[in-house]
Amino acid sequence: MTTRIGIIGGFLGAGKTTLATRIAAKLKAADRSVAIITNDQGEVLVDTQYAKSMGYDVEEVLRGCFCCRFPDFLRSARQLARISKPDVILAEPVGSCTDLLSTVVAPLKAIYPDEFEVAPLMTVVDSSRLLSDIIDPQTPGDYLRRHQIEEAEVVVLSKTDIAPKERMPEVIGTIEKINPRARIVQYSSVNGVGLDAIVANVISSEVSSSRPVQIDYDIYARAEAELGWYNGSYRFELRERTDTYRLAIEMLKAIAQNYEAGEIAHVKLILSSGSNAMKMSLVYQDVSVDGVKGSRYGSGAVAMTVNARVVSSPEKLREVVRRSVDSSLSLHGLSLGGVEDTSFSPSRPEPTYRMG
Ligand SMILES: Nc1nc2c(ncn2[C@@H]2O[C@H](COP(=O)(O)OP(=O)(O)OP(=O)(O)O)[C@@H](O)[C@H]2O)c(=O)[nH]1
Ligand SMILES: [Mg+2]
Repeated sequence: MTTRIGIIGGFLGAGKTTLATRIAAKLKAADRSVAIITNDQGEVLVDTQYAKSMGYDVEEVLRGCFCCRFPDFLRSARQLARISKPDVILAEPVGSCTDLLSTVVAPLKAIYPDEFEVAPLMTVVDSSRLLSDIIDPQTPGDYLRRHQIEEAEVVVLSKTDIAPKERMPEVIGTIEKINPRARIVQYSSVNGVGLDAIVANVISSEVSSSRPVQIDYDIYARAEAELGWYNGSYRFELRERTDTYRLAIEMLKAIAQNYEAGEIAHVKLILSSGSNAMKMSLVYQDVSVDGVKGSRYGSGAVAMTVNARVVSSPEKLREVVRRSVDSSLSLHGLSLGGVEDTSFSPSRPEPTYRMG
């Protein structure tokens, strides 16, 4: 029996994980089972903790994207297929990854057709930042985001709830110009618009059929190298009824103060105390609260994971995140118990397979 895989690509912070959990919830409600594969250049992932906290079976591919870690991706997919026996596996590649048709879809189709079938490739595009992002195709970051759109079979235009309505025709026109073949679905995780059409793509019997789109790996590598990557695990002790909601927002705002809006691809954190938990994100300069379990007040020991992807040197990013956490804790009369973290810039992508 083959297992269906739905790949949800798209740039950092575009809304891939949120979409994966929305699709999964919709399918679960219809008595279908779903598993998720998350992916990162580092280790200790907010996305994995978030998806697991919602009750989904999750496997991780760590220390590189699906394309460079194809054997790990295959192992994770096989593991989920064998143990969870899902109707569909939702796979979220790293947001700075592209050329998925050639490096992930093509090898799955060519070498493992008896085990897996791949749904048309989805690229999530943040409609609220699209217009400013792809103005200059000469800059490496814009080149990367443009290629993600070029290779999409379905473009999911996310965050339509916050994009100015009068600019949507321009946004759609831009996508159509870059990729006239893609189906475009306007979507919002907030009001649910477009979700049914996306779910239909995931569970239909249609399979990915587009040919890979040419790409210059030198520019792609430069786009990745511009990013600072930071993953950290923090421990601290709360006082009785600490306002962890305010604390987490203050941390993200403190980080934001150190960068231009356009430099902040995505900073996310998940914080759990004995009595509550919350997940928040910073995209551009906008903080959003993605989930709160229990009350905003917590007490006792806290474990907090921070993942940050910012156009920055990794050294500066690490220093900024540590200082922002520290100063926000001080404001609440708290002190850091311990931190383990890594920061780096992604190295040049070296895919296991590149098939034409
Ligand atoms: N308003 C609005 N916010 C959204 C929508 N989709 C996602 N978000 C928010 O955007 C932020 C980033 O969402 P994620 O789903 O974590 O994005 P991602 O693409 O998985 O990010 P990375 O894994 O870092 O690449 C979160 O705060 C989400 O709540 C949407 O349709 N509307
Ligand atoms: Mg994600």
